[in-house]
Amino acid sequence: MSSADTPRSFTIAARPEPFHCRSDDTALVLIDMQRDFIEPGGFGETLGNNVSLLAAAVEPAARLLAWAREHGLLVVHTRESHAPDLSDCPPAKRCRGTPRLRIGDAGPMGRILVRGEPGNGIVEALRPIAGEVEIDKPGKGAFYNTPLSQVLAERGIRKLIFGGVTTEVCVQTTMREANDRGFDGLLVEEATASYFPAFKQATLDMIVAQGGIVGWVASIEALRPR
Ligand code: TIU
Repeated sequence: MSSADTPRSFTIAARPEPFHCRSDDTALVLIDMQRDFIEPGGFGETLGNNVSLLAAAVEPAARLLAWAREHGLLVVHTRESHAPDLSDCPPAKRCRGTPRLRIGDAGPMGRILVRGEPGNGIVEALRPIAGEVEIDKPGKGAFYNTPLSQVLAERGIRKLIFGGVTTEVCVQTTMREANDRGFDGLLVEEATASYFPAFKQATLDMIVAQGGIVGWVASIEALRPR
């Protein structure tokens, strides 16, 4: 019998306190591990960012993904993306700042942040496999305008383990949305990254401040069965 067939309990050493979960009530949610953010020529770079800072999260996220698959957790991959006609991209998002290319413009990996374009896909090391959930999200939070709430309710999921990019934008927004919806959320610190290392650290700290006002933070080394 594979471990995926028998629910396992985990007590994960975390801040501000241990995080308790089971393989059958917990999902791994990998946020926006896309070429558009992690590789040159995508949305992240057009905003003026040094995308090489995000590469550090890929290998730990792959380890986290392997752990979740080994233990039979539901795995959810999100992609920040817009419809080809940009009907789900408000001017408040598209017209912000002075990027070299705007959302929907043609870039070296296809149209920037548009669903189905090569640059909008998840990086090869984290490619979803059959049975995993893929969520296209038009906003920063993964619950906004997506079926995520319904997917998690159908599977009886109450706890979420997070990795992904960027820490202070789409990851933190989703963790706050999740907490408002009744989920306990834990962020694995090596499996997340920001274009601004100080923002990553601040986000980790603010998640666990005030007794864990947003959730929990753990090192990937703490992800061991009880
Ligand atoms: N710009 C930035 O830091 N992040 C985003 O635009 N989206 C996500 O975080 N996925």
